[in-house]
Amino acid sequence: MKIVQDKINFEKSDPNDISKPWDSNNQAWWDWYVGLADNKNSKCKIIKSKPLPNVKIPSDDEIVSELAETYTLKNDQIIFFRKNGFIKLKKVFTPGTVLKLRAELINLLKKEFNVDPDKGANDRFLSLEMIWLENKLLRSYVLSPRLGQISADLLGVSKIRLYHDNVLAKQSGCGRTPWHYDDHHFPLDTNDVVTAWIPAQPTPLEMGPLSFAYPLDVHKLVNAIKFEKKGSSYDRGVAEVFSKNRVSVNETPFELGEVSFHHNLNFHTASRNGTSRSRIALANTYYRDGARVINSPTMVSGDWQKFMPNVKPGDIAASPLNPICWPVDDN
Ligand SMILES: O=C(O)CCC(=O)C(=O)O
Repeated sequence: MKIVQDKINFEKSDPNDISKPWDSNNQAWWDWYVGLADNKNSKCKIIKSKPLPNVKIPSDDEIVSELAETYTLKNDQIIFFRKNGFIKLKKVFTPGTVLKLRAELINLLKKEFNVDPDKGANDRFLSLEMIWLENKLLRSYVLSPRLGQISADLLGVSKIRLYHDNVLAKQSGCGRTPWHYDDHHFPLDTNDVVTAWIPAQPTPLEMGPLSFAYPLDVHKLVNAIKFEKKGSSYDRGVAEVFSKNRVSVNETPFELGEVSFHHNLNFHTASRNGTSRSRIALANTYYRDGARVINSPTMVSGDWQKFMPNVKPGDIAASPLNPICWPVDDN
């Protein structure tokens, strides 16, 4: 009902005016946002997914220890990230730890939406946030010292905080994620922001893995394209400029345990999920300690106050829901 109301308001208002805060929840935000994708050329047959690999699922304690271990980055990986604004790292998690995450996320999605995200072609983009508050195991995936340390090392900062976690379930048949960069979304006054995108199953090309334009500064090519709050002109405009300028795009499958990290100025997208299984990912966003909320968050920032209760525009972004994730024991 709320979504219908938002659509009606859009009809009457200036399509370029995004200055008003988002006044609904995050699921309504995603329903609106994926509706801005240009899906004209993205229809295809749904292919049946292979069964998930049969691997040993570790105990909860084993998972918590695994997620607390550090991960050594090579210097050339850090240089790659800073130049290109993204990196994909293999074996960040063991296969069993990822499949346990998938089972936990499916339980949460079933509880929230009353549907099995893997049953039928419902072609919706389901989202959940703040799952780290649910229980100790999920907390270990979101506040993971391993992810925190990788994020801090990639950004080159000493301390990082959690902005939010985000479960992103692109159901079978759901269309593209529009081209965007996260600086447009996160109301933070810093570019020291990184998102760890953790696919919760092997993610072949047909499933719509997250894809990255590079190098980092290609965002300058599309600065002048006006974001419109309805229609697909922004998504189409970015795709056209990238194609005209032969911008490189990394669109490659993710193996089980592989995690990507993208900077808030990196332009990214994801194709339609053309498989019979939901493409589930956990996306955790971290930022430099000391950053402030910008003075004027917009509707594109979504329900940001849920992630930072009682923090006002202009304040230091450090509510109790934004714990320090690296270094450990620094809260
Ligand atoms: O999962 C997707 O399709 C989009 C995710 C995304 O844009 C992000 O995590 O920044």
